[in-house]
Amino acid sequence: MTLQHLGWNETFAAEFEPYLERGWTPARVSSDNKISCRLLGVEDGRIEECDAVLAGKVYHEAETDAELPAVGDWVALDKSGDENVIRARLHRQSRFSRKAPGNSSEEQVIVANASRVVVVTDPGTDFNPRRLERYLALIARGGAEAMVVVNKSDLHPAERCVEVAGAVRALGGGVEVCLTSVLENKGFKALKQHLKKGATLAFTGSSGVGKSALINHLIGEEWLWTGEVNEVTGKGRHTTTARDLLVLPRGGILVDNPGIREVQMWTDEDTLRGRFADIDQIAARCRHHDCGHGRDAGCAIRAAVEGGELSPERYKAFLKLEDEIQELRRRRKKRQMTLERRAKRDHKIKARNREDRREIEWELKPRP
Ligand SMILES: Nc1nc2c(ncn2[C@@H]2O[C@H](COP(=O)(O)OP(=O)(O)OP(=O)(O)O)[C@@H](O)[C@H]2O)c(=O)[nH]1
Ligand SMILES: [Mg+2]
Ligand SMILES: [Zn+2]
Repeated sequence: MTLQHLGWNETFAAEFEPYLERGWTPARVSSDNKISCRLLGVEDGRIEECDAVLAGKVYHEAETDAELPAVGDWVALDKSGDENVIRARLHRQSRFSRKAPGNSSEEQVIVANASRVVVVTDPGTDFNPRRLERYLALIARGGAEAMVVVNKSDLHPAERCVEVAGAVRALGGGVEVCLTSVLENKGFKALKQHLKKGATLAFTGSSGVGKSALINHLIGEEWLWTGEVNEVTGKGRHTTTARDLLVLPRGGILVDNPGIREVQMWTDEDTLRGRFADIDQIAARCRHHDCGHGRDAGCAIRAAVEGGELSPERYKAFLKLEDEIQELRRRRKKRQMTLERRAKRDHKIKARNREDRREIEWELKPRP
């Protein structure tokens, strides 16, 4: 085993040189619980696992949580003290993020440095082209390749499976789709082809679609299942509760993820335009350059919907995504203002303290 098996490459190595001089070693985050990280490294040709804490400097220099080490990140590990310490995080070559749950505008990095993000769905009730569209936008934004796996094909008629795969392809962008069944061991060829030395495949999708089952199958072992019992229902359904990075000896790195209940946009206008390039082209024909594509006179997009050139669903998705991005911007701006206000207040407090100190010094000064 070498670091390359863990996804190491020349770009990381070049960035790491100064850290090497300080006696630190490269390691990859395999799971994190915000307090400490579990890391993988290579020692004497073997993969070694260890826990490490974050150096205060790394913590304080991170402006947002998204900058802290996440699963898949490469870090500089200092093993010289009593405790293993993460001294730095290397630049991410890709990241798969979402908006943190709830009302914040914070980005949450789900997996760093994934070569490919595999979105798992099924041909049944989970299948939702609009949601997939969002996933694909998020993946593209983060710089990873995307792939859609429609799993549990054994539970649905073949026609339905083919129809669903076709609907995914219709989303455009040349996204790779495959139909799988873990139960019947079918459709794994495409996935296996992506399992090359150093390639990181991150699995995502709703809870219960079979991400862990697929990963188990690729590993060929059962250990992912053990001890994982749904804490909420206690029914023994093996719900994944943490992200985990697993290295296959034959090549390939797999990242399991807990199911995502809400995919919220973490993207910008560029990505949106990319995913809706066809609509953008139509928009160029709108009469007004600031057309809102609603009831505006001479809107080419509405005309395309009415003329059957564009599906109403895709049009709605387009409008909704724009709304969400506007909302995200508003939140980001608000947060920025809060930060500035806070900084100003801290500044005032510091200035007042300095003033007080000066007065005290003056009072204490020996007088002639
Ligand atoms: N019939 C059938 N069942 C499957 C298949 N793949 C997975 N399952 C079953 O679906 C259930 C959920 O699978 P998991 O792998 O735990 O799903 P998950 O996506 O990891 O779920 P979370 O960890 O909650 O996000 C399990 O009972 C699996 O046995 C399949 O191809 N066919
Ligand atoms: Mg799971
Ligand atoms: Zn328009």
